[in-house]
Parts: sequence; C-alpha cells; structure tokens
Amino acid sequence: MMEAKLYVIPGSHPSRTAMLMLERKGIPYKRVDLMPVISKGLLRAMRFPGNTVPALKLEGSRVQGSREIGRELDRLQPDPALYPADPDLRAKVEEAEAWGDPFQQKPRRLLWWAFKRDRAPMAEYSEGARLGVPIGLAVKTGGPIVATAARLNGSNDENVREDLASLPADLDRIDGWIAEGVLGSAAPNAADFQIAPSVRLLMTLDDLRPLVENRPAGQHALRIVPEFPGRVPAVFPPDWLAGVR
Ligand SMILES: N[C@@H](CCC(=O)N[C@@H](CS)C(=O)NCC(=O)O)C(=O)O
Repeated sequence: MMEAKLYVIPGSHPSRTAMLMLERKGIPYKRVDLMPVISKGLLRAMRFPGNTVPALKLEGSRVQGSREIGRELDRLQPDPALYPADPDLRAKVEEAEAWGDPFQQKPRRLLWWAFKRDRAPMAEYSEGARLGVPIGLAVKTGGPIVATAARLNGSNDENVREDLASLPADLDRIDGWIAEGVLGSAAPNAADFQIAPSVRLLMTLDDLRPLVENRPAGQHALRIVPEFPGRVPAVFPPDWLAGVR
C-alpha cells in the first residue's frame, strides 16, 4: 500500500487538484492543513524544493506542484490514467493543463482581494481544516497574513479589474475544450482536475457565480468538484463587473 501525505492550504484550488487526483487513483492519503504564508517556511523546512502547496510526500520522495504530482501519480500507478494514451489527445490535455496552471492566479488574486476587504468569509473556506488554532482566532488575527498574501499575489485593483475583464474569454476557452472533448469526457483527466477547481473557486464568489454556473465550464466544475466550501458575498465595484454581466 502506498503511503501518501499531502500538504494543502484550506480553500486552495491546486490543492484540491491534487486531492482529486489521489482520490481518482484510489491512493489513500493523510492531509496536512497549513496556514497560508506560514506554509512557505514550513515547506522549506520540510525540504520541499519550492514553497507552494500542493506538496506531496509519496513513497519516500517529495513531489511539489499540481502538474508534477499528476505526472508522478501516473508513473507510480498507471491506472486509471490521468493523461490519455492517444498521443494527439494527450497533447491537447497537456496544453489545457498547462494553460490551467497560470489561470489559477485569477481566482487566487480575486479571493485575496476580497479577503483584504473582509476576512469573515475566510472561516467558511477552512471548514473541516485542522490548523492547530481555532479557525475563528486564525481569521481574527489573520490581517498580516492576508495583507502579505494579497501583496505576494498582486491582488491590487488594477490586476483584479483586468482579471475580471478577461474572464469571459477564459470561460469561452474552457467551453471550447469541453466541446472538443478535451475536457469533460467520461474519464476525467489531469486537465479536468487542473481547471475545474479554479472555476469552482470562482463560483464561490457571489459576483461571479451567475456568469459561470450555466455555462459548460460551470457545469463541468460542479461535476468534477461538487463540494467546495466557502462563499464571498458581492464585493467588487459594479463597474468592474460590467463585462461579466
Ligand atoms: N501552480 C502551482 C502553484 C500553487 C500555488 O501557488 N499554491 C498557493 C496556494 S493556492 C500557495 O501555496 N501559496 C502560498 C501562500 O499562500 O502563502 C501548482 O499548481 O502547484
């Protein structure tokens, strides 16, 4: 039996990618919840090469990054495959997956911007997490963590406006991959697991859910990630949302 320990941050979408891939493989794992920002030092101290989650200890080795984890899981346990055997389809899945990695930054930036305004919704994103301190206390004292995370992720007005304005084009692209069968086929692949958690996280923002939920991309996200705790009430200035309405 494989022994897996997965380091995550509650509410982290690429962490969910890794969880879903482990579950798809049927590999049991122990989840360790880390606080954002503090996670960075802890991961370094544990001798991971980088400082982001998801980070996985598996069979004595350390694998970090959702895409690296997908590849390592297919190597260690080929069935069920996360990357299709057909070379053309595999290339398309890898292309969608590669696009999905930087796309993670949009929901990340939007959420940290929202948490900068109001930390209260953070508690719900940490539902079920074990952070070593009561979640209410973590949120109450979390101002410096939020400020740091927002700064590190470029959660400023200018970037957030641009993220919102470009969102419809992103969703069109995802809908296109679904229409093509690259995403959303009967056997979920690495690109499904990469992209759906990002879209699902966007759907936790009340401002964006109506834009997303009735599109193929939204339906796809709900199918791959039925449950994703957390909800942010309307937060963006209405004129920033002009293009997404
Ligand atoms: N794109 C990478 C990076 C993941 C990433 O940036 N994770 C964020 C959480 S969603 C993180 O660890 N941030 C550190 C922090 O919040 O301090 C992946 O897919 O694994």
